[in-house]
Amino acid sequence: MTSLLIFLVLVLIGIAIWQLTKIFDLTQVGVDSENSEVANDKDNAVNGYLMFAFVGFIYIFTIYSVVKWGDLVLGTPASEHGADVDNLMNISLVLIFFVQTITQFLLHFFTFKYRGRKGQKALYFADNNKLEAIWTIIPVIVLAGLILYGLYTWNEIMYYEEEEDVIYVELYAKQFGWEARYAGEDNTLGKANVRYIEGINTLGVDLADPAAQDDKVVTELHLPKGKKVVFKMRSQDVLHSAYMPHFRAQMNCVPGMVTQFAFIPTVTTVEMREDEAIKFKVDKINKIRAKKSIELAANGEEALDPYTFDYLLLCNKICGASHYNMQMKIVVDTPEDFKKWLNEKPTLSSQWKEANAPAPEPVPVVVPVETVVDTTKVLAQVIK
Ligand SMILES: [Cu+2]
Repeated sequence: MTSLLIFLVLVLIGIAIWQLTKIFDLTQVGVDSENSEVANDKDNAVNGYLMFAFVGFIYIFTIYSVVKWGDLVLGTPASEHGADVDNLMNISLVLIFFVQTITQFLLHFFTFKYRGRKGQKALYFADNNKLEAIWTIIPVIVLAGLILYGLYTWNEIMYYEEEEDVIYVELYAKQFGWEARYAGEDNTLGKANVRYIEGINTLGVDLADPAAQDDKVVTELHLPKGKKVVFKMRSQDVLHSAYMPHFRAQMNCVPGMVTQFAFIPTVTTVEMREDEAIKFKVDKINKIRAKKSIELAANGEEALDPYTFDYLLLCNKICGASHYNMQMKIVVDTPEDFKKWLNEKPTLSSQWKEANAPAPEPVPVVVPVETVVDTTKVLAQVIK
């Protein structure tokens, strides 16, 4: 309460000082016309040049950003459709860059050119059909082209035929982690529902469903190179987003429904580690880590391990406190290695049976004959 009162007093003192300065200003009328609150030529010229300075700042900062952070872009796409996404992105960026450079210059130049000057009157005209036509038709053509190209690319990415030779993988999101389920030999994912979640069945797979018998649940995602993978996404709790940046793939995971995304991985993890841009990035990260390790060692703490590249599945929806660390490693293998890896994984139903097997019968304890105490003998001895 006291602090509120002090705060109110301070505010009132502030208002009083402000009012006093206003009164002081009013008493100065006619003394110095340069002090007037109406902008004069000098004020307008200063603002005009500031406009120029600002457009210069935009240009210089753009160039600086490209030079300083340009190498942080994703680099080689690791999926078949990735090149199309990159193309669309590059075309959009170049167009935006071009239009932005020109329009920002014009905007700032005209504010400077037509800045207020004493005695200057603004020219008024209602409209100019030629100008209107130019700045309507050009954006219409450019935007329609971009939208059509985008739609075409999107359809290409999202379309797949049911009977195609594909692998079905379920991605299950929850606060804060991922799990994946492979459809097994029948290539059909068994039914699942949040109500079936129990014990090791963390995905809520319906273990009575025949299609679920060969399903395999894993915590590290492996994908075969060159084969189409259809992801079925589910969420246990809130909205998440499965984001696989190197594959240029992202799809929301929505509680209560199944969403889908499909792509063909084209670069194995081993191949990507040899990619020049990735090598450059890994070196850069390891230099930072080495520097940090020296600091840590000086404080008697454990040094950081060197970083090696791995594909990642990340969450791209702010879903809670540990959202930043909601990730799963992705390994792209050759088809043979993938098959070998998957074959070694146990099915969920076998894991379930093992975990829920009835406890073995208790073994009866057999007491050796010699140790059995003959109470009558003991009693007889005590009486003696
Ligand atoms: Cu999330």
